[in-house]
Amino acid sequence: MVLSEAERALVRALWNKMGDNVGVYTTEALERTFASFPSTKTYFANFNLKPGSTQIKDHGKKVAVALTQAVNHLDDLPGALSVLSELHAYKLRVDPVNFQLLSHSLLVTLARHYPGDFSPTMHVSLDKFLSHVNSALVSKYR
Ligand code: HNI
Repeated sequence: MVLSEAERALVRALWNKMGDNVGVYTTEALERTFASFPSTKTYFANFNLKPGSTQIKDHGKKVAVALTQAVNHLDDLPGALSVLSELHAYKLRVDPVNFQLLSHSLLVTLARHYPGDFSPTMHVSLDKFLSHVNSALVSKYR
């Protein structure tokens, strides 16, 4: 499920449009994940998980930086995300199913904030991008 050049261009265009706000949307996506899929909260036992919490915001910014790095390395996602994959696999021990829950929440978030950009082809492009990110993040699991 490789992204075509046109699909990459759509993902890059939306990222450019988000500019400095990527962290705002990843934070909303995290809040939606915790609200819609409460089992995901178990990984953040030491966090204040109330919507608007500074810890979620700070964490959202970190996820945003990682996703932006992924957008900038579409040809080598496993390489770009290898340290993070090690972290999630061995230290955090995040079950891979959770990555899909966050991806779903991010898609919903972006569709809500960019309804005019969210054509079916944009939907497919983001869906493919996020599933590549997820495969890269689970590539160190064995
Ligand atoms: Ni994730 C820490 C990126 C999905 C649970 N995660 C990080 C960090 C980044 C990151 C960056 C900070 C690393 C550091 O401090 O060195 N996480 C990502 C990305 C995705 C993702 C790009 C998917 C798109 N993480 C998930 C999911 C879960 C998850 C789905 C569990 C539901 N991540 C964590 C936990 C931490 C974490 C737990 C540690 C948080 C802390 O600060 O204690």
